[in-house]
Amino acid sequence: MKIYRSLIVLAALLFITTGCNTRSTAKPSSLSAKPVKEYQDLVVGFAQIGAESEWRSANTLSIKEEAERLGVELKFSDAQQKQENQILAVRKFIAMKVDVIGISPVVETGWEEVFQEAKDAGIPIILVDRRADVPEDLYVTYLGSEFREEGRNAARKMIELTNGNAYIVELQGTPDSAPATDRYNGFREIIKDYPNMLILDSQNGDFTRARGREVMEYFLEEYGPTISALYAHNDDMALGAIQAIEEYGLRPGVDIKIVSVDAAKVALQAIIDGKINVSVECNPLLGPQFFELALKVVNGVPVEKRVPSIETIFDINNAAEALPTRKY
Ligand code: GYE
Repeated sequence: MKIYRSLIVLAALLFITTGCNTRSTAKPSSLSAKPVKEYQDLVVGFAQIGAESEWRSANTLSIKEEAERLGVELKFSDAQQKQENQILAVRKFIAMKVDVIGISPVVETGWEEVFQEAKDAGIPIILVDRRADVPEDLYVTYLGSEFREEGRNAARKMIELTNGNAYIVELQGTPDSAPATDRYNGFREIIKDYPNMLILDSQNGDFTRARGREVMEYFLEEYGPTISALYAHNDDMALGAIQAIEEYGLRPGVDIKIVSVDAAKVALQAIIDGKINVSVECNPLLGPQFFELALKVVNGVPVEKRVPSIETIFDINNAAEALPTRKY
């Protein structure tokens, strides 16, 4: 009997405790010491790389437009593709005591010191688009594409286009940048099993149209019509190369099959015109996901360490349908 009564008391106590807990989780703001921040309370610093490509311009626009839409106070810096400028920008944001710093690191290495300074100042860093080679505790999350898979997909498409027989030239993105490294390695990971897929040459085109054109001119001088395929790490370099190919008197997309990455509007148009064969999508419209993560981080809501963006592949079968509503 005694045992029976104590059991009832225990059950009642449990009920009360659980009830209290439910109520307390329903209203965290009234109980937590720190007030919950809204988008309008946020001050965010963004250290952008520059304006080297269609992709980058669309990425910048997406971040600026989303900040405006949400009422976030955005401090934006354009580093003109120089790491030292990005480092200065991060230091400036630390001095301003922003709530969060977003950065797209131009190269992978050389970030530890300045990221540590941000950490010491209690300012979380969100990597956007490109990764940095730093210990995991120096940033809260990394939002961006799977560059290695893009490289693999580029290779798979190139194999299809050339029936596994090609003399390839490659235009690489900025040296030591995450997308250039991964697109380079991912491509090789697939073609290594195809003995007739031969890479004649591979050079840096710095993700820009001007460099893409220049390096393609060099490739043509060097190898001439032996070249049967071009793999460009982004659309801009492919578009620059197309000019060089046409000037040389060959037909881009026909004599030289072209696979690139990004799938910007201009590339979809080039696919429709038959000059680019395939563009593997890399999505620059990261503004909405970035600010959502920033708000969570500031409010102490747990976020995934790696947040991938959603992507597809474009060729002659789907480019025309996508073009009218394409945002970049
Ligand atoms: O593919 C290229 C840009 O980091 C994913 O940078 C980005 C790359 C993009 O300049 O066009």
